[in-house]
Amino acid sequence: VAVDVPALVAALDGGDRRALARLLTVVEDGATEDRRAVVAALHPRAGRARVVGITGAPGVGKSTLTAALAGALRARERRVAVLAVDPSSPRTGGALLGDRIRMQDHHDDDGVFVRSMAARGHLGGLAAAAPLAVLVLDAAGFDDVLVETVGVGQSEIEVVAAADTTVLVLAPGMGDAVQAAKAGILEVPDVFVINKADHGGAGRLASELTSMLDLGEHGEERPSVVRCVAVRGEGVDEVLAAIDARASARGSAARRGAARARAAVLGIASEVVRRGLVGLPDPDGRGTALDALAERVDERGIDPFAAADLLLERWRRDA
Ligand SMILES: Nc1nc2c(ncn2[C@@H]2O[C@H](COP(=O)(O)OP(=O)(O)OP(=O)(O)O)[C@@H](O)[C@H]2O)c(=O)[nH]1
Ligand SMILES: [Mg+2]
Repeated sequence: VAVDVPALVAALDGGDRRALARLLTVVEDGATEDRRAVVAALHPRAGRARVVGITGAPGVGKSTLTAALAGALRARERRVAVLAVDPSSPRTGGALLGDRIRMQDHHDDDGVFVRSMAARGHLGGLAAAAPLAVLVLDAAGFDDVLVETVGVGQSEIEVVAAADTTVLVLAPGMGDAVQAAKAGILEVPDVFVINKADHGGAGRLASELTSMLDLGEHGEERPSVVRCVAVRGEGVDEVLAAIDARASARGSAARRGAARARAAVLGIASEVVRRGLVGLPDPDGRGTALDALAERVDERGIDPFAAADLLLERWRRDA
């Protein structure tokens, strides 16, 4: 199917949500030429949105908090996009958000847009697709883009690390806080949220975190620690205030646009190299060079390093 990029971009300007959804699909999974055209058209319009990354272990309440934050931002008349990467179930993930937002009288609200995105299955992987999806949402004029990813997997973490403000959600009884932080989910978030503060153990988790931060394992800027009960909307305004405060504390460096751009460039470049390496034809056969080399490696005719050297050499010659 041919993609009429100028028509889609014009429709996007008119606030057409189907055009927005289509443009997201193109940058996530479209043909290279189409992705290139969409990004070229939208990049000059982007650069205004605040990107907030929300991560944490499975089940800590990221989606509930994200939906509650979307509601709080709407109350301030900000336009909000949510990008939920790899929700446990795309359908219930979306439905859950829909429910929460509806609870706050935001159904039919064209100031909220929710997009779910699988972490796997994209041609170029999450590293290339997610920053481009954020770019499209930014260009669509949303004031805030909330990116929710579960804190497992390097590419998921990279997506959140490139946000302007990062939020790590923890919950009592989900493992020791210090361990969670040290596991490298996100080394230094801007805001630690202790969600499910209605459960026992929130106080202990907060003091563990505070002592960890007292040890100075946080660089120059001390992250804030906020408790909330996302499911009841309690403490959500405080979470938002903490997010805002971090951004203003950093002043002109509040936008980590360059970090995001770096992730986007590296994601695309890696994708191009990977696709090139995978698709390189075998000069002596019908299959790919990679398959031919892999067979030789498996038969102990050549070692994997030598094979990689050959593959790269062939790719460079072709490129
Ligand atoms: N008691 C209590 N339950 C909560 C709170 N916030 C969320 N929950 C519940 O915790 C469960 C998981 O919430 P989600 O928001 O789906 O958590 P998540 O981190 O997005 O989960 P994944 O996307 O699967 O990793 C749901 O049943 C929520 O209703 C809270 O503050 N207190
Ligand atoms: Mg979720």
